[in-house]
Amino acid sequence: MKKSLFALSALLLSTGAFAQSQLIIENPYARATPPNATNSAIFMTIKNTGDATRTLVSATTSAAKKVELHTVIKTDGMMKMREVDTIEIPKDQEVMLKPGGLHIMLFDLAQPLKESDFIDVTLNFADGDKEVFKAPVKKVMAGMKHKM
Ligand SMILES: [Cu+2]
Repeated sequence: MKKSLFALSALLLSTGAFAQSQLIIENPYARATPPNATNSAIFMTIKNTGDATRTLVSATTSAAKKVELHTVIKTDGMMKMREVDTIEIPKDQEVMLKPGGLHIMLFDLAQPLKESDFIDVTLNFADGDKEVFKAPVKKVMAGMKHKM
C-alpha cells in the first residue's frame, strides 16, 4: 500500500512539472536605453501549449525598481500607454509583447540598459507559477515614430 501511494505522488509531481513547461517564452528582449534614461520595456512572445488559459499578473527584474504590465491604446490619434492588471494567454495560443503593443514596463532603472547586456526576468502567473529567465538587451527601432 505504501509503495503504491509513493508511486501516485511521484506521478503527481511529474504532472506538476509538466504543467509548468506548458508556457514557452520566446525571443525575450529588453529595450536598450540612452545613458540618462530611467525607463525601458521588455518584450517577448508567450506561448501557451496547455489546456487552460494562463494569466500573467506581474513581473519583476533586478534591473528596475518598479515594473508594470502595459498596453498601448490609441485615443484621439495619440498612442498612449496604459497599465493593465493582467495579460491573459488563452490555451493553444500565443500573445506577443511588442513595441507599440503589450509590454512589460520598467521604471527607475538601476542603471541604463546597454546592448548585449542581459537582465533577469521573473513572470508571475495567477496560479502561482513563475517563469524565470534572462532577456538580452537590444536596440529597438520598430514601433518608434518616423518623421515623414
Ligand atoms: Cu509602458
